[in-house]
Amino acid sequence: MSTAPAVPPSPADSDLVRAARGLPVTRTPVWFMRQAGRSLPEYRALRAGTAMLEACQDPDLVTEITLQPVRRHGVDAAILFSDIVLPLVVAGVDIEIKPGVGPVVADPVRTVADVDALPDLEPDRLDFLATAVRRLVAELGPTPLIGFAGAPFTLATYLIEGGPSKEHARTKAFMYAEPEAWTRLLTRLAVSAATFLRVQIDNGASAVQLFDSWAGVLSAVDYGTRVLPHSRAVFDGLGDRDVPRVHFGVGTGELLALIGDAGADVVGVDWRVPLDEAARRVGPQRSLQGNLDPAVLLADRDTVDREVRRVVEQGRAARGHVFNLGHGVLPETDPGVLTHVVELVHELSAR
Ligand code: 1CP
Repeated sequence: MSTAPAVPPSPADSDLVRAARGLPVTRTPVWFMRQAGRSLPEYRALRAGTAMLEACQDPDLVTEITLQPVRRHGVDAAILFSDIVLPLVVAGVDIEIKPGVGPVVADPVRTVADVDALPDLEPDRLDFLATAVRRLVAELGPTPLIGFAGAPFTLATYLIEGGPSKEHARTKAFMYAEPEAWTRLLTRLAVSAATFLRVQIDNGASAVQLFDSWAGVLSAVDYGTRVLPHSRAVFDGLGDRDVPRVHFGVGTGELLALIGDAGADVVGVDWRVPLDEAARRVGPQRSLQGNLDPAVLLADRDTVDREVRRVVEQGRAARGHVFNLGHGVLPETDPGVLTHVVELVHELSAR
């Protein structure tokens, strides 16, 4: 009798990838948007004295910061430490991430000429990214690495507003007033997002997430006609690379079906729509990711437990469920609560 050689567990067969494809899992996989970052004292220590966008281009720092939450919390996936504006920065756009503010653009895009003057992202400037991803994949072993990029609309909001904004009024005004320049801008942003994602996949990322964080400010008609085609172009730009594609935005309750139609295997849902209702809106052909309100983690333990239980239960209505928050970890979150949530989700969902 011969025994089969032991096959080492592979990230391609992880619960994260399996849930994303709607396959059976050993337990519900869990990770947190912004799991690396200011909620961790070890992150604050490592980042001290290095600007955010500099840190994102240093393979040693990227590797260590990405691994920190995996070690500490036992999450089922790592997400690359980077930022959605990084492809623009690498291309040569003058952007700074100001502490406590976010990305600030020195010369905002306000005219057709500004759109045409934007530099292209040259793939040969992404060696630091390839190096960081390869190192991470080697360190992570069976734990999958999620690569990511910002979707064209959300990147356009930073370029046009010049920084973070609430209403994105200038962005929408540009979209209505300059439809041709808008199409040109989003087409170019889709090309650079796809380039950025391909480098991550080709060096070993096991899944990718496209963040269209601010798409929820649009009506379904505007989203469907003026934005979705460009997000779809990002996914199409991945060709036949066979890794699950997650697509997420905040306040997208009215857009969930369209967010899926753009080419997602997994639709990310914020806390506003319960997952059983989100499953109805998205349909049975895609999985869901979400959707605990990050503010719940600031409440008492009984509330945390009750809300985690509810999300796990409502997630059973989906084809597959990746447990996450409805948006990023708030900086004031006690990291011990995050570790507890990972344990609880695993315990509640163990098959
Ligand atoms: O100095 C600091 O502490 C910088 C804070 C910080 C961090 C840690 C920023 C500035 N970006 C990041 C990392 C980051 N950005 C990650 C890391 C990986 C992880 O999740 O652990 C990710 C996935 C992002 C993506 C990102 N950046 C998004 C999409 C996700 C989301 O939150 O919706 C967006 C919108 C940004 C822009 C951005 N970068 C930083 C801030 C504070 C913001 C948001 C500003 C705003 O409100 O518009």
